[in-house]
Amino acid sequence: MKKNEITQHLVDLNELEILDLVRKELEGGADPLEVLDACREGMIIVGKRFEAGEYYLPELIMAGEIFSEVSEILRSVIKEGSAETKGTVVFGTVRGDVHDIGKDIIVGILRGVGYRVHDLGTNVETEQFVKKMQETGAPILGLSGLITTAYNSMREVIEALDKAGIRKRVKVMIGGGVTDERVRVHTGADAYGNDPTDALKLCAQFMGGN
Ligand code: B12
Repeated sequence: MKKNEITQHLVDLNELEILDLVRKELEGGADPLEVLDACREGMIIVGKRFEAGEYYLPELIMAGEIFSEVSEILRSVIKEGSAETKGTVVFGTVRGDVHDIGKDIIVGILRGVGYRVHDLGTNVETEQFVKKMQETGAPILGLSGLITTAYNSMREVIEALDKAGIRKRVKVMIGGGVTDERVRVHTGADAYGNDPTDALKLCAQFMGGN
């Protein structure tokens, strides 16, 4: 697979070229998760350029839009969910954070493999998460966040689940950007993940699979 080329097209914001290449690669049998990985690498480089002052907000927005378009194509090839539900998951990007590309990818993939996912969107208030967990009785909560302040919002959600008396029956996974073990400890989450494969593994574990 022309992984580097996909990454480079994203970094250079070559919208038409990347969409064309991704379609061709998928037609040729490429793994959608590998295409996703190539794009993610591109996004990391775009983020670094933004940090270095080489790219500005318009470039960041453009990169986000291109990634969303690629995700749409990937979603269309990831297999449809089976009639049987694997479990219920509530998902959202926490308060103060509007990044949703990664969240949408995970939600799409979880749905694709058969989970019922309630996607609450972005900049979700703590109370909304608690309310949805109570309403649905979902055993899994997925929190996404990319900016540093999101970590406190995640922690708040988990504390609120505790106050509502439902923390023990809920498994919380977090992710997005540079989430790691330190962030997990800070937020009090049960687990963290860095990509769709992690999300799938964690959900299977939480549901008592392997
Ligand atoms: C695109 C982008 C934007 C777009 C977002 C568009 C959208 N619809 O989402 C726009 C332009 C709106 C934007 C805005 C801002 N951004 Co921005 N953005 C990015 C960028 C370049 C890419 C993010 C992205 O989509 N990556 C691709 C996806 C696929 O990756 P991902 O989100 O990490 O998700 C994957 C995994 O993390 C994981 N995952 C995600 N969630 C979860 C959840 C669970 C449970 C699990 C298991 C896994 C998981 O799976 C996903 C799929 O692989 C990053 C740079 C970077 N390196 O991340 C900066 C970045 C995140 N942004 C940054 C900043 C500073 C901002 C702004 C504050 C800029 C400003 N001055 O206004 C605002 C914040 C607005 C807000 N309140 O949220 C900083 C954050 C720095 C920090 N430490 O806080 C970054 C790191 C750029 C940088 N290097 O400075 N941004």
